[in-house]
Amino acid sequence: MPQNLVTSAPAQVRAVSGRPAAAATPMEAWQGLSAAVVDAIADNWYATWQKYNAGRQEHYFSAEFLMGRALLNNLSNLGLVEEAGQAVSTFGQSLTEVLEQEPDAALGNGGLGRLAACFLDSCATLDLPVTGYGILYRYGLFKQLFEDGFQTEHPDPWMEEGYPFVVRREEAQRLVHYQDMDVRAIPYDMPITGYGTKNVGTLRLWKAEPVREFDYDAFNSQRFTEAIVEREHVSDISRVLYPNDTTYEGKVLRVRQQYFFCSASLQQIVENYVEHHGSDLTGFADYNAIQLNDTHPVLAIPELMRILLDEHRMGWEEAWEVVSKTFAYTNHTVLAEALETWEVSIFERLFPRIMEIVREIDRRFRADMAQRGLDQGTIDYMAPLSGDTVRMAWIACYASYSINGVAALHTEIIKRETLGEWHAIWPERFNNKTNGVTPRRWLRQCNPRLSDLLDEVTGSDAWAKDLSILDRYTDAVDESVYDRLAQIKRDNKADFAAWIAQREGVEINPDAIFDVQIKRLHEYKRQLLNAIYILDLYFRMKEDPSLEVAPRVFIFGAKAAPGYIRAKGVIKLINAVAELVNNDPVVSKTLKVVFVHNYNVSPAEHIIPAADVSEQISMAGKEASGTSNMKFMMNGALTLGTLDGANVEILESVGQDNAYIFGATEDELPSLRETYNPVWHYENVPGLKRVLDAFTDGTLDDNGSGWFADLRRSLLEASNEPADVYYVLGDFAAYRETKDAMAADYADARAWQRRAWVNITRSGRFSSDRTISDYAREVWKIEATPID
Ligand code: 26V
Repeated sequence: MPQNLVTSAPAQVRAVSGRPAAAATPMEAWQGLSAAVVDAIADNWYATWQKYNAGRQEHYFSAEFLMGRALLNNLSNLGLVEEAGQAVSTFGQSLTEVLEQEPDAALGNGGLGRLAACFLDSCATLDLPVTGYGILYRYGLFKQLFEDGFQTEHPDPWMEEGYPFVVRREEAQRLVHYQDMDVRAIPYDMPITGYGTKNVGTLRLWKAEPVREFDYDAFNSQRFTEAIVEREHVSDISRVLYPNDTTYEGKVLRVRQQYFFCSASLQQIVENYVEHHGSDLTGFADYNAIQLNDTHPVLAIPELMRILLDEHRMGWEEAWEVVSKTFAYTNHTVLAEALETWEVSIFERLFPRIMEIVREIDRRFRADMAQRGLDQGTIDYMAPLSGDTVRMAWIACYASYSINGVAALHTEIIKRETLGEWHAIWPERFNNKTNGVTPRRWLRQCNPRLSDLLDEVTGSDAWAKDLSILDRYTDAVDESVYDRLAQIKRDNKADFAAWIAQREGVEINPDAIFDVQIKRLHEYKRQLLNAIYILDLYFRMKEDPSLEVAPRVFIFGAKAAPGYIRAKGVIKLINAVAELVNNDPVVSKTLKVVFVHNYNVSPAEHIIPAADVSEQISMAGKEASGTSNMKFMMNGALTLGTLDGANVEILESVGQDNAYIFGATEDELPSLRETYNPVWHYENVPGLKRVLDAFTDGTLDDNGSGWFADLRRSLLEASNEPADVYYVLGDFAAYRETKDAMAADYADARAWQRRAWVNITRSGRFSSDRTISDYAREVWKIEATPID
């Protein structure tokens, strides 16, 4: 039986450090305490694994899991935070410092990867039989530094010093076959604890290793060095997470990665089925559902066909019947450039048998559609194969029994446009599952002050498991709660100011409005619109020193894909604006601009509890859902946003008076675009000319890169693409008006607190527990399966 942490932690610290706990470093303390946590859950983890494998279960296939830190999350879920504090104090360390040692597991790019992590948390908390499958990348998403305001990328070898929260399962390894090599797939399992439950779920991450220690034939011949080099190629497969990029380099490796984790996971799932339910695989889908997180794991479809056809000797129809009852597909974007296609030649080279199966899927699809009377143009458009490209999204749509978008508006758009042809044939496959975020990490752990208040107001911590409870307290609240709320936000902002001074060297005023935009850098997200506002405000203040402006801190966090030059230009521009504003002796008394470098899960946990304003300003129709909008709402920030993604539903939940909505809507944009002339706005919207000219007249310095001129051109001049594709200048006037009004409203502190409270208490619908309950009931057909 597991011991109390006060005894087990020092023992583990001794084991990992080889010295008395009192002599250990904070890093060793983190290692030891983490090992003690794994020790504490080992029995329940094993029992959960056994139990889930015997019944119906869901498998979540995702190339990305953006987990962040694990130790505090686990301690908090297990109710062991205090005990852990006591344990480390017995050998003279502080829990806060120990927790800060942990590296982020940044095995994801952004929203899609973090969503997968929130989903696992909810599945564990709800005792749902769900396992995550992905890749144990040795390098997570690149580390971002700024040099002269330019982003530079650096490797993130996140588990080089050892990582106690993954356990290598040597005995569960599988062989993955490619035409040119065989690869050992070794599973590393990460325990996923739930809040206030015994069940412990699993995230299984596969690592690629060479099959044999040495190729003895080569070793004994002239080919020794070649054999060593080949060995290294195999490990390339799980070496690095790809950033969402526009460039095509390394394509082959990415396909290898995708097939690697799909094949290894499916082999295990099929073997488990045979062990528990016998070798007749016709009933496979009665016990297994597989959710495809975007198209990255779509190779699982032909791979399951291959296993059923070649290894279990099923006929095609029978196998297809199984496959088409197993897979469900989630779409996460309407951006055309993000819909994956691969060259047939890559498939031919890596796995000719898979290619053969894809061709047969294509052939049968075409026959099937012709029989339904579709015209040739439509069939060609929808077919899995087009000339020399394989279209992963079309394979997913054809094979899946469920296809979902991630917010109501997004689902309507994919039904009407992105996947319109599919919807016309199979409307019943389509459904919406609005995203959610876990209130454990994104409220309970990151904002302990607000959590205590919620405990007090509601009388218990039950809200952390059922966030919809808070809804009962929206109106029925004592006035003193608003005073408490104000104090909590003020304290969080002071903490944040200290953190930012240390991390970025910028002093900020905790009484200013904290206005935050944190998300990946992409043109459609329009960080540029925010930057233009700040620059315009700066000029307005320079022009009229008596102008009354509420003190404000503009906070950014964003990584740009390494090959996405224009996005990097926006980062450089914001840093240049920060330089200008923060160094102006007058303006800097009122305004500050901070760009938090290397934005990631852990920085988000510091930023979000301190935010007053949540910037969600994408061009309408482009942001599938957004999830930071939900995290901000839970922490009492007000949304300043367009009617895009889940913002629409946030507005529905809080009402017009409790959010700031502006800009062209998705249904207005097509007709607006017909006559849109950004130059007209440049010349006629007061202030815009001054701002855009500052990009190139020497006010802002791009160190000779020419990037600011390119940004200006992208807004004003058509080239291979139209000018201002994302309607930045078109929405500017509305954005400025709304944002100015919002800043003025902040002066009425009590009214602001009331609205913050409404946001917090109405956020129940955006808990990932709600999202996951909906998936479990409507798509996966699985039930809570508590151990004992
Ligand atoms: C991929 C690519 C690849 C090619 C270059 C440009 C580009 C841009 C974006 C992407 C991301 C595609 C998938 C994705 O991460 N979607 C995000 O998923 C979140 C969770 O559902 C959702 O909240 C975000 O709105 C959505 O952008």
